[in-house]
Amino acid sequence: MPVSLERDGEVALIVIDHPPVNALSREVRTALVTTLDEALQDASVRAIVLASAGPSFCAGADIREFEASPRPPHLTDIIQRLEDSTKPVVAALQGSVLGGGCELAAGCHYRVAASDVRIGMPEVNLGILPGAGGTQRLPRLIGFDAALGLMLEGKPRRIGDASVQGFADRVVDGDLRAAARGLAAELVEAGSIPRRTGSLPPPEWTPEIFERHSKEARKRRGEPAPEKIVAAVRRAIDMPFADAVAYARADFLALRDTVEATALRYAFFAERQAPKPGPEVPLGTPRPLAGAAVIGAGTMGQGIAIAMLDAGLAVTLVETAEAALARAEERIAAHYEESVAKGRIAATALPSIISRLRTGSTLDVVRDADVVIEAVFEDIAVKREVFAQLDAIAKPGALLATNTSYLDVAEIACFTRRPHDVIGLHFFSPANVMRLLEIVRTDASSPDALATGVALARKLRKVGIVCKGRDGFVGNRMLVQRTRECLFMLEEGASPRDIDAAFTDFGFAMGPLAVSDLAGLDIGWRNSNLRRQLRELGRDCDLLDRVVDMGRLGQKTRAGWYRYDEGSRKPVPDPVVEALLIEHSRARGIERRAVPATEIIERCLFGMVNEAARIVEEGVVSRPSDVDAVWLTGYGFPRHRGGPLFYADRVGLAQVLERIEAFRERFGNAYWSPAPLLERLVVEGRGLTSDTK
Ligand code: T1G
Repeated sequence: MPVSLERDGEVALIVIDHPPVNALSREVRTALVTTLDEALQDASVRAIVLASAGPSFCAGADIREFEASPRPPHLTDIIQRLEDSTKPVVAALQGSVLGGGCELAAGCHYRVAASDVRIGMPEVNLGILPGAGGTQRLPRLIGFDAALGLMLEGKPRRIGDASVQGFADRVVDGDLRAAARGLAAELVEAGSIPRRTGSLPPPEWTPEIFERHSKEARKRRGEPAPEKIVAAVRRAIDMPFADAVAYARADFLALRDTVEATALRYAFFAERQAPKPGPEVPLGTPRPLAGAAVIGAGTMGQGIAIAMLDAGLAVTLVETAEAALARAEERIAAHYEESVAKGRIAATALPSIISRLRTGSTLDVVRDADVVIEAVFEDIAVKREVFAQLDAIAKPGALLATNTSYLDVAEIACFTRRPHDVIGLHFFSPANVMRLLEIVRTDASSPDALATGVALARKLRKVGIVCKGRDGFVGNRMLVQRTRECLFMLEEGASPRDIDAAFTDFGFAMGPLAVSDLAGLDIGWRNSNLRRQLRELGRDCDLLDRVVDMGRLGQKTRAGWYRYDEGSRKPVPDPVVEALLIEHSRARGIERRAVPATEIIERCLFGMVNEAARIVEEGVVSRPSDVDAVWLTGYGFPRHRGGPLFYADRVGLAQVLERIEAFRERFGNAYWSPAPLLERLVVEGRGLTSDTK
C-alpha cells in the first residue's frame, strides 16, 4: 500500500510511502482518501499526523498523469477534506515538499518540519499553476509577496529562509515523527479546535506587490502560466476562498493542456532520461572519484576546477605558464569571494573549499589523480603532447578525459597506450554554471571509464549525456548548421539585429550573434571545421574572418557583430558592420534583400533538425530526446519549446521536410540534402520524439 495507517494511542499516523519521491499518483490519492476516512471515522482517534517514508515528504502531483484526463479522487478535494477534519491534522515534513506536496502540507492544520526541509512551488517550471488550493493557502501562511516569489521563481527554499517564515509551526532537528506526534498530543490535550488555513483572513497587501510580480511575469514572453499565477493569487483578496480555489483549478486544467506545458513536461523527463544511456552503451563500475586534476588554466580549466570544488572534490590545476596559473588562482579566489559577497555561500565555508585546490606547473602533480581532465589549447599537436605525457605519469586506472569540442576523441585516445581509459568530457562555458556535460565515448572506451564519467556528471550535478562521434559530437555539430545559415543570411541581406530578434522572439534569451560576441568571435570559428566545410561545399563565405581580421572579437574588444559602450553588455547595431555587409554582398554580386523572421528560424532550426536526424540515425545518442536535452541544458533552447526535435514534431515533420526540400531547391544539395531518417519518418507518419505526428 502506498499509504498506511497506524494508531499510536489517540493519534493516527498516516504515512505516504511511494518511492522514489512520493508523487501523488491516483493510487496514492485513492489510498489517502481511504486512510483519512478510516482515521476520521475511528472514534478512538483524536488527532492525525500525516508523514512520509523515504527521504522526501512529497514532490507533488505525478507529472506522468498529466498526459491523460484527470481522474478522481482529485487532490483539491482530498486537501479540502483534510482541512475540514474536526480532528487536528499535523504534517511531518522532511526533504522536498513541492507543488501538490506543499499544497497538501498547507491544507493540514499544523506543520512540523525537519530543519533541512525545502519547500517549493515548481509548477511554473511545468507551465502550470498550483491547482490544489496553493494559490490561496500559501499567501495566508507566508504572505502575498513570499508566496508569489515562490510560485513565480519555481525554486525551492530552505525552511529556515526568512521569506517562508510562517509555513512551519515548529522546525526540529531530532526525531521528526516524535515531534509531530508530540504536537498532536498537545493539541488533543488542550482540546484545540483545528486551525484551518483556508479560514484565515487574507494577509496584508499593497498594490505594489502585485504590480511588481505582474511585471516580472509579463517578461516571460511565450509562457502563459506566470501571469495566470499572479491573477490566481490576487483572487485571495477579491473572491471567497472556495471560489478562488475552483478558479485556480480550472486555470490549472486549461494550462496543463497547452503546448508550452506539454513541452515543459517533455523537457523534465528528457533531462532525467538523458543521463541513462541505452543498452548499446554498457556501463561498468564507476572508479573512485576523490581527487581530480585539470590541465590548462584558461577560462575553461578554471570553470571546470570551480565545478569540481563546488562538488566537494579535491582539484589540482596544472598550467605550465606560471603567470597564467597565478592569474587563474586569483580568478578562482575572486569567484568565491564574490559568491560569499552575494550570499551564495557562507564565509565560513570558504577555507575548506580553497584548501581543496592545489596548483602545479608540471604534469607530475597529476600522479595521484583519479580523474584527469585536459582543457588545453584546441590543437591536435598540443593534445598529443599532453596525452603522451599523461600516459607516462597518471596512475593506472585513472580516467583520462579531454575537453575537446571538435577534435576526434578516438584519435586523442590513441596518443596513449591506454585508450580504454580515455573519454571526452565536453563542458560548456561557463563550466561551473552550464548544466550540460557531453560524455564522449570511443569504440575503445571501457565500460568502467564511461561509468566513471557518468558518476562524475552526477557528482557535479550536471546532465551528463553519453554520446560518440566527431565534428562537435551533438551540440556543436548542430550549432555549425545554425552558424552557417546565419552567415549566409547576413550575406543575403539580414542584419545581425534581424537574426537575433527572430531568435529572441522565438524564446531564446539571446540571439546567436549576440551570443558569439559574448563568447568571443575568435573562439568557435577557429575550432570548428565550418570554414573548411563552406569552402569545400562551394559557398566560401568569409564574413566572420573579415570581422575578426578587423580586430572585432566581440564584447572583450567592445566590438563584434555589434558595438558595446564602455562597461555595457548591451549590443548596439554598428554602421561599420552594416557597411561591411553591404560591401561584402556587392563584391559577391549578391543583391541584398530583407530576410523574414520565419525564414531565419526555419533555416537555422530545420538545418539543425536535419543534422540531428543524422545524429540519431548514426546512434551518436541513445534516443532523440537526448538531443533536446543537450540543447536545453547547454545552449539555452527555450524550455517551453521542448527542444529542437520536439519543436520539429510540433510543426510536423512533413512540413519540416517540405521546407528542407524547398531550401535544397534554392541553395543546393550541399547543405540541404534531407536526412534519410527524416524522410522515412515522414513516410511512416511518425515523429522524432513521439510515435505519432
Ligand atoms: N511526478 C512523477 N515523477 C517524478 C516527479 C513527479 N512530480 N518528481 C520526480 N519524479 C521522478 C523523476 O522523473 C525520476 O524518475 C525520479 O522521480 C527521481 O527524480 C497539483 C500540479 C523531487 C527534487 O515539479 O523537482 O504538484 O528518472 O532524478 O534529483 O498543484 O525530482 O528515476 O525514472 O529528479 O533527487 C510539481 C519535480 C508537480 C517536482 C527529486 N512538482 N521533481 O530530485 O531526483 S505539479 C515538481 C523534482 C503539482 C499541484 C501541481 C525532483 C525532486 P526516474 P530526480 P532528485
